[in-house]
Amino acid sequence: MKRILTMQDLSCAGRCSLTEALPVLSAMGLETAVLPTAVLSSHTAFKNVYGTDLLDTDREILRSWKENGITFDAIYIGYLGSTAAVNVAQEVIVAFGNKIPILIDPAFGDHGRLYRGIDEDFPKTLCTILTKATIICPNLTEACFLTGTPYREDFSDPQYQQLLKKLASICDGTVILTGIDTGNGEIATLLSSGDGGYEKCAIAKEPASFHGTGDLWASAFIGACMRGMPAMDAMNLASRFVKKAIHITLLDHGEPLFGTEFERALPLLINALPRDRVGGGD
Ligand code: PXL
Repeated sequence: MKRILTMQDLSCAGRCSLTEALPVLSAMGLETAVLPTAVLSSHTAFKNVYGTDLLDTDREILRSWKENGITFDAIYIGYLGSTAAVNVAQEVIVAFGNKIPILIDPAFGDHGRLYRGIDEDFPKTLCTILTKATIICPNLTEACFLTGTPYREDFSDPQYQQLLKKLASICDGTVILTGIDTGNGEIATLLSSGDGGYEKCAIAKEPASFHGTGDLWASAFIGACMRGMPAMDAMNLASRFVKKAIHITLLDHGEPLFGTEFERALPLLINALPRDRVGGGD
């Protein structure tokens, strides 16, 4: 079984980060090691968030993993939230990232704004590790902040190409731009070919947005890649999974702040995975 290391916060309430990555990757048949950057009462869209960072402990965990000869087949870095956490992520990459896929989901903003508590310089700081990623998957807001492009909800096709080119100059690896509203009832993700060109994966848009869907998408995407799916198929599956999670949540009148009821959409994910040699479950 492949072993993935994921580094992000543990928000105790309000689905996001580790409370999504862990169940999703487990359901996809992947062993998941976690490096929690902080324990927070909830994600930061709630008021009055309390918590403590775990970065000193994280450094000891890294040392212990090295001493025990523990290795990983992929690294998935999500919300970091501070320069100090970016520095630890850098150490993770140096210590464990040799010749394995490294997905970094920038995870610092949405709807044209930085998440609460993220400072203006954070996108620039994050660029120092995005250079080391083999895949990055910013949403449109994050892509605009990373490239110094004024945010708009929709760009013309040449402007998307320009944005992808700028992202490719930040990361040598694969660039995927998520959360593109195509304007005709679809939501798309774009897989950059590096020179401004892209392949598009578009699906019908659900009529509401929920917290934590970016984390859910990134988790399902890296999970599908690690289970052997090509990038476009993995993008398609991750998008269908998130759509289904939103759809179910709307039927159940779920609250946007608590994220989607993705737990009920896990069967879609599991059933879409390629059968492997070992199998299991049936
Ligand atoms: O879903 C992104 C995310 C992850 N972690 C924390 C957050 C957010 C978004 O607000 O606050 C702590």
